[in-house]
Amino acid sequence: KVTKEFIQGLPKAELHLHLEGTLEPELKLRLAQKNHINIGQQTIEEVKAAYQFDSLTSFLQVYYPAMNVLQDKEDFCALALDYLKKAKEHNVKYTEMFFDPQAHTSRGVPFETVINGYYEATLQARKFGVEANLIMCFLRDMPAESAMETYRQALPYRDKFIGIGLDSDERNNPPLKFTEVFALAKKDGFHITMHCDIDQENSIEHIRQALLEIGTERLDHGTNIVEDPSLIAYIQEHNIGLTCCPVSNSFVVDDMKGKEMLELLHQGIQITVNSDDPAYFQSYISDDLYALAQKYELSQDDVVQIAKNSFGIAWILEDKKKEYL
Ligand code: ES4
Ligand code: ZN
Repeated sequence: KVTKEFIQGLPKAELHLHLEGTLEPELKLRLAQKNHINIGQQTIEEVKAAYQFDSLTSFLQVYYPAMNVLQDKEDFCALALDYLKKAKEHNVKYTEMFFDPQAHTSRGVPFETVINGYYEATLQARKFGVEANLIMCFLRDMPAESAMETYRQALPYRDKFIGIGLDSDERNNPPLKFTEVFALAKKDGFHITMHCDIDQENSIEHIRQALLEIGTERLDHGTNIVEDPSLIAYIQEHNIGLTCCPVSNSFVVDDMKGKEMLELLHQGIQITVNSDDPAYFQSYISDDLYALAQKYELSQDDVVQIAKNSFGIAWILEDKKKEYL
C-alpha cells in the first residue's frame, strides 16, 4: 500500500496550478481588511463556508470575485509565496504556475503589478529551494482581441514568464478562437499549453485543434483523449503529456477520471497529477495523488511513474531534471 508519507516525500513538479486558486481563506480575509474590500464575510469560518461549489460555473462565480482582495504588488507576491511555501512542504522541487492577468487588468489593476508581484515570489522561493516559472493564461471566455491586447501588454515582461496557456470556461470557446495570438507567442519562443477540460460538448474536436492546429506542447486535463486512438498515438509520438487534477475533477464533474488516467498511464502516456486550485478544492498536490492512489489502488510503481512524468514534461533542461529526481 502506498502511504501518504511516501507520496509527500517523493520529489515532484507541479505543472497545473492556478495562482489565483491558491487564495486561502486566511489570506483572503487579511487582504480584504488591509485593502478595505467588502467581501461579504467577517470571519475565517464564514469565508470557508462561502467556498462552496459543485460545477465549473458555481466555482468560477466564487473564484473571480475573490480576486478583488488582490490590489498591490505585495498582495500578489504574498499569494504566490504562500503557495510556494506549501509546495516546499509537499516536496515540490519545481513548479510552473498559471496566472490570469485579465482577471486583474479588467478590474483596474495594472499588468505590471500582477507580474512583478508574482515574479518577486519566484525569486524568494528559489532561496528556500523551490524553483518556479510563470505561465500566462488567457481567459477563453473573453474576446480574442483581449487576449491579443494582453499579449502585447506582456511583451515588455517577456523574461518573467516562459509559457502561454488558456483557461476559464471552455464552452463555445474552442482553441481555434485564439489561433492568432498562440501563433505569435510560438514565433516569439514561448511554450504553449492549454486546458482541454473534462467532458466538454466538443472535447475531442478541441483536443484535436489544440494538438494539430495550435501545436500545444501539453494538454491541461485532456483525459477525453482516451476516446480517440489516433490522437493518443499522436501525443505518444510527440511526447506530449497531460496535467490531470483528480480532486478538481471530482468537484467539477463528480468523477476523478482516474480510470482514464490509468489507462493512458499504462499506455506510456506522460500523465501527471496536480492540484489546479488547491485552496478552493482543499487539496494540495500530495493530497490529489493520495486520493487517486487510494480510490484506484495504484501501485507504488504507478505513483513513482507519475512523479517522474512531472519532471519528464516540465519545461526545464534535462540536466536540471536529473538534479531534482
Ligand atoms: C479553473 Cl477548475 C477551472 N476550470 C477552468 N478554468 C479555471 N481557472 C482556474 N480554475
Ligand atoms: Zn486548471
